Amino acid sequence: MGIVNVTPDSFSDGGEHLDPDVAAAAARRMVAEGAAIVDVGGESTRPGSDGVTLDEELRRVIPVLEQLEGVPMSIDTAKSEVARRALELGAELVNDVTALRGDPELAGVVADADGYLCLMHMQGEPRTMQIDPRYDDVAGEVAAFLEQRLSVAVAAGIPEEHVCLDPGIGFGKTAEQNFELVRRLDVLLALGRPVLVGLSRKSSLGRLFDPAAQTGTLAASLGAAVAAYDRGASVFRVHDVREHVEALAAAGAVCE
Ligand code: HH2
Repeated sequence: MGIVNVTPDSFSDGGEHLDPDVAAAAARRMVAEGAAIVDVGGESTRPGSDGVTLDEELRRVIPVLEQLEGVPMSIDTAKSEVARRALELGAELVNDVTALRGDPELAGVVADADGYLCLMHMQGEPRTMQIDPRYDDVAGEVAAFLEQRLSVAVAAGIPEEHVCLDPGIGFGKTAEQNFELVRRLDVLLALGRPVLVGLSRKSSLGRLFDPAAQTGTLAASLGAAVAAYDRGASVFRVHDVREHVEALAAAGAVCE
């Protein structure tokens, strides 16, 4: 899954894709490089961020989606109206970092369109989530949360087979908690759904080398993706598609 953030403030690629033509070209390039789907988002959820209005989010993403007819697309949003318009324009999957807690209408919109859904775990909210996150058992608590959100999705009419689950790397977690989640991915896989991971350029990877790092390097992202693959992750949300396709293909060739 290639990332196309149409935002001025995303943590690693903010401002790169604000022009719809540039964003659409980046999405097409990612698919040419081997992405199975591109995830278009108009709201940064980086630590400390505040969110954007519906009008602003629509203004950012709709002109991009309109140019991507025929390209496999996902929409990174928690807003039902953004999801509805994206699904009408051909998006197949809604990537909701609030796991259906942000907008009560979202589940119905996905169900009505027969869409796919990614449910992600987050402790707290982006503005404050990195202030002292705490768990007794991070893998067990994240799995229990995702199991409960999966049942909410199914009760709203979204088939279980249309849902993938995401531990939410960096969303209310310390670096060690993020790594433990990847190490213990079997606890999430036991829920029976594909697991998506978003490790790409996340600051936990950068902080292995520099305590003040805000982003992780490409090499660290590839290492972490391969480790997650080895633990059973099957969808990788990444900025650098070609490099991840090559790294994961090599890991697959060696492991299988
Ligand atoms: N991470 C980010 C945004 N959306 N969605 C899922 N399912 N999983 C993730 O790990 C995830 C996500 C944050 O990364 P990015 O999009 O690069 O930055 P920003 O939120 O600042 O736009």
